[in-house]
Parts: sequence; C-alpha cells; structure tokens
Amino acid sequence: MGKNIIEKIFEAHLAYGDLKAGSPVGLRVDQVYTQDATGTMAWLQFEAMGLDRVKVPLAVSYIDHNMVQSNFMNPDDHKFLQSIAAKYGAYFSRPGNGICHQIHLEQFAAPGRIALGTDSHTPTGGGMGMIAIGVGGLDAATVMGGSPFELNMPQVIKIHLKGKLQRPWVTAMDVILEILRRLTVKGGVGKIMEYGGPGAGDLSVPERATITNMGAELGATTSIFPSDKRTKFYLSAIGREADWMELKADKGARYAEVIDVDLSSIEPMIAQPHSPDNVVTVKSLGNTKIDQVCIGSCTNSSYQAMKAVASILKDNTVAEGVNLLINPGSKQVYEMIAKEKLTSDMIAAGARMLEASCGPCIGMGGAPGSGQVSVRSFNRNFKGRSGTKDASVYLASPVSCAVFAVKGEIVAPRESGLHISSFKEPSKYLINRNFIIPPKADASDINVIKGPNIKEAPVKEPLQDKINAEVLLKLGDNITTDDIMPAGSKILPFRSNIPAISEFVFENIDKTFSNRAEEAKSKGGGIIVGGENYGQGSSREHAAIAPMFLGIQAVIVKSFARIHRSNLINFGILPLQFENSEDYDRAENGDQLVIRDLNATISGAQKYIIENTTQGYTFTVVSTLNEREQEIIKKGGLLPYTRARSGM
Ligand code: MIC
Ligand code: SF4
Repeated sequence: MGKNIIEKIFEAHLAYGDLKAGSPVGLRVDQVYTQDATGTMAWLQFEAMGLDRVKVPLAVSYIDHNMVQSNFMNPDDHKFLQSIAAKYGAYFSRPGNGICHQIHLEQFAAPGRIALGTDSHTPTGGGMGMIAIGVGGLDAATVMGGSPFELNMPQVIKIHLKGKLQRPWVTAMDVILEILRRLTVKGGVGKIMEYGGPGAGDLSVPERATITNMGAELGATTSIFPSDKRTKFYLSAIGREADWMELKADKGARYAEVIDVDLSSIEPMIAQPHSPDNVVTVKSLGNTKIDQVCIGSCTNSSYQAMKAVASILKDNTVAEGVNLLINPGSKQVYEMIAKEKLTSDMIAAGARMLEASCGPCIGMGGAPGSGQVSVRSFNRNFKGRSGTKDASVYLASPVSCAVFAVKGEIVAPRESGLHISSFKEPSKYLINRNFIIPPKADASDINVIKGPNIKEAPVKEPLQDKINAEVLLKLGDNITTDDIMPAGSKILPFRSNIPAISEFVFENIDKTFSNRAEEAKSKGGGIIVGGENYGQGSSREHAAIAPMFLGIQAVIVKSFARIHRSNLINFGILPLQFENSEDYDRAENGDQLVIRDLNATISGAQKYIIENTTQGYTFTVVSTLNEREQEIIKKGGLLPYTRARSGM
C-alpha cells in the first residue's frame, strides 16, 4: 500500500505505537528549539531534571520575543538562556539574529526530520519537508531529556494544489488565508495537512513556509510540503545542499480527506477583525481607511517578502496619517536587503524600520492608537493582542500591506496603480552564522546565571480523589491563550516568574479573576467552563501553569485546542468535556461543582458524574486521556511524573 509523507517520516522515527489515527505514538525527535518567552520555563524545567546535557541531536535556544528591554528582566532572561544553552549543549541564537522560525528554516530545518519548538508556529519548517510541531515548554524539556515525543496520531489531510499563483500581486499568504476562510480556526484540529499536487512545484520553500506557518491558525498539529527540486534549490542557495533528500507521497497513498485548491483562482485576501478565519477578498472590502501597517512576523518576513515590499515602496511615500512599521525576519534577510539598498527604499518612503524580532506581532511595541485600524502581514488578529483593546486589526499579505501603506486605505492591489517588480528566487543567499553560538564541548566551568525575576516553576500536588470547586469563569467558543494569559510589553517580562504573571490571568476578560481565584483556592479551588476550541493559538504553557498556580483544578469545555490541552495535562489540570452541550448552557458563574472518585474514573471509563450543588442537578463530562496522560494527571503533572519514572 502506498504511504503518505507523514507515514514515511513517522515510521522512520517511531519509538512505539502504531500509526492509527487517534492512537498514541511515540516519536524520536531530531531537533528541539525554544524561544525566549517560553524558553525560560522550558530550560528551568530541563534543569530540574538533573541531567548534564541535552539528549537530542540538535537543540537551539533563540531570543526573539522579549526584546524591548524596558528594564532588567528581558536582558536577564537573555543572559540566563545563553548560559544555560552553553551549560547543557544547545546552540544559542543571539538577540538581533531574528525570529526563531525564520532562522530555523535558514539554518537547521531539513527534509525528513522531526523538530519540536516551544512555539505554535514551529510548523514553518514544514515548508522544508520536515515534521515540525509546536509544543509546550515542559514537553520540549522532557524530549531534550531523552524521552520520545508522544502524541495521538492525527488524521492526515491532503491539500491538493494545482495551477499557479497570479504573481506578483498574489502571494502564499493569500493561499493560507483562503484555506482559513474555507476550513476555519477549528478546521485542522487533530489533523496534519499534507500539501501536494502539481501546484506545489509552483511554490518556493519560503512561500511554502508561509503556508505551513499559518497552518497553526487552522488548529492543525502541523503542515508539510514534499521535498523536491524546489527544496533542493533553496537548500543549495543557503549552502546546505547536503541536507536535501527527496520526499514524496507514494502512488495510492491514503488520506482521511482530500481538499482541492486551485492556485490560479486565488485573489488577494484579507482577514478582518478579530479572527484569522474571518477572511474575504481585499476587493470586496475596498476603501477602508487605515492608520497603521505592520510588515514582518514569522509568517511573512523572508527576503522575498521584503524585496516585494521594497519594490512597491520605492519612490513612493507612506500615506499621511499612516504609520508603517517593518520587521525583517532575520539578520540574514536584513543584511541582504541592506546590501542591496532595499532598506534605503523603505526608509526613503517613510517606513519605521524595527529590529529582526517578533515586535508588534506580540504587542512588544507598535501598538495602534485607540480605535485605530491596523493592517498586518502577521498571523493572528485576536482582540487586544496588538496591545490596544479597541483597535481593529486586519491580516493581509506583505504585498497588499505595502500597497495599503502607500494608499492610506485598503484597496485592491492590482487596481492601485502602483508598480511591483517580479521576483526571481536567489540562487545564493548571504550566509553569515556569526550570531549563532555553537554548543561548548566542555561545560564544566559554566555557571547558569539567573536574574532576580527568574523563579522556579511551581509544581502541583498529586490528584486528590475529589474536586469541590467553584465555576470562576464561563466563557464562549474559540477562547485563545492570549485571552487566558495575555502577552504584550507589560506582561511578557514576567514569563520567568509564575507568581507575578499569575496576576494577569484573564486580565482582558475579567480583571478580578486572579483575586477571585486566590480566594477560592483555600475553599477547594476553581473551575473554568468554555465552549469549542478552548485554548486556540499559542503554545504558551503559562496559560496552564498560571491558572494551576491560582488553584484551577479542572477546565470543562465542549472541545480543546491541541497544544493547550497538553499543557493543561502537563500541569495537572483535568481537561474535561461536556457530554451534552445543554449542560454547557446550564452552567453558571459561581456554581459549586463536586466530582468524586477521580482516581478510579480516570483509569476507568473516564465518564465523570458532576454534582452542581448550587443549582441542584448532576451532569456527565468525559475525558479522553490516554494511559500516559492518566498517570501524568494523577502525579500532578509531567515533571513529577518524569521524576517518579526516573527515580529522581
Ligand atoms: C504567539 O505568536 O502567540 C507566540 C508569542 O509566539 C506564542 C508563544 C508565546 O506565547 O511565547 C506561540 O505562538 O506559541
Ligand atoms: Fe513571534 Fe508573532 Fe511568530 Fe509568535 S506569531 S513567533 S509572536 S512573529
């Protein structure tokens, strides 16, 4: 029987399990990378395992999120991450080197390998024909400690591409926006998107990476392209041809579903506030006045993207009343566009050039003004994520963004009257690895340096047999981890300090939450109730650790997003699902819920009878924990579970 690409890579890395959709599989991982905002916790947890060196072939610690340095906290984290990478055998990418996913694609991603990253946009590497999966920090730490990575085998969906993009006005960003329009932010949950078909050959690796990157917004476990001659061309252009191998699906390979996408018929697309799947054609939206444009992020900050933007800006001026901010994705990209004097075209047009980092994408500067309209080439436009609650944020391709910046409004790019040069993929990129520090062979004299804001990760006590806790917050569908644990320049610096960051849990939804949770803690703790796709978005485990620190015992929802569900389990919070959605409707804030016989139920049928003692009725919820997850919950989380197993 023919195999698809996922089966081929998974089989070559299988530690245990079989590749039946839904059943647990353990995979041996080739590469693990962290970024600073999730990395400090991941590395503290790795340190707590007491090993002397990482046990994966390649580990990299990147600095890209916490770059504002408004006080000692960010630079202390950078120092900590540099020293701990040196101590335990990881590469270290210095601040200024750029966004982890862009650099990883340039420097380390390779076809046929498996990489984990402590960031939800790790699937960027799928553009290179690699399985690249976003995970929480503790999952990454355990894998760096030598364990296989376990996940429930996703369904494999084929996205069959045909035709060619109508370049240069239509880009890879428009493809993924169109797919989001069709499938929505829940459409990929429990699935891997495998791209193929004759249209795949029309796309370069950086274009493919834009599509797999933003596949995260579908909720997909990851997305991947074949490795073919376009892959070989890119690898050779970045001086890594030796990393190439061919990778394609066999004839007769099977898929759970096949989705056809005709590249030729794709138009410039735009996501409207406040969700990446709220997509329409730019044309249909036309002539909306804007105040800000931001170009960059791990989705659209490649050399190709920057070159297209510069060609539109050349000899033009950013419209009056518009601010244009540009973050090139990596030092390599920045250096190349500077050498070619493209940055001077950007600056001459009035662009505000920012450093190679996440920047405004995560609210680290560049917030729009109150009630303003911002269009961004980024991947997420959740309410408040930009740092301004009442801003209207749209998402569009870098080409469309540059057009809007000059025109001062959203206009159909092709009808804007502006010029854009066509792009030829370079056969040679500038290669300069001077900002990547390789692991040290002898780490015996290296001390890990911890600033005063860096605090050990708290650990939960083992599961009690009974939960008697209050519903502290009832929420709707598609709650994001930005809703649960906001980011931005005020809160991100506390990522290494759980007690401090816990004060901001649900800050944008309910300012009183953390106080109420603290109060409930001594009386049995709290429960959160949510709708579909709870915890979509980022991989930040702070959206689980901080609620755990505040005494949250269980989260009861209609359905979970993958990474957040794993993070809840990793920190000992019970992830439960309503059996009947009417019971979601009945639940109210302040209800006291009692769940008994937890230990037996978890290892048994996983159907829990809950008594709502406030309203006086009972209802049933379920969990879908596999055996390992059951044990993790019973021990109080992945760290105590790992310690118990290794006899530490
Ligand atoms: C994001 O885009 O939301 C982030 C910031 O990159 C997160 C990681 C984090 O919260 O640190 C992600 O996507 O996983
Ligand atoms: Fe950084 Fe934004 Fe990409 Fe997250 S989505 S890694 S914040 S650029």
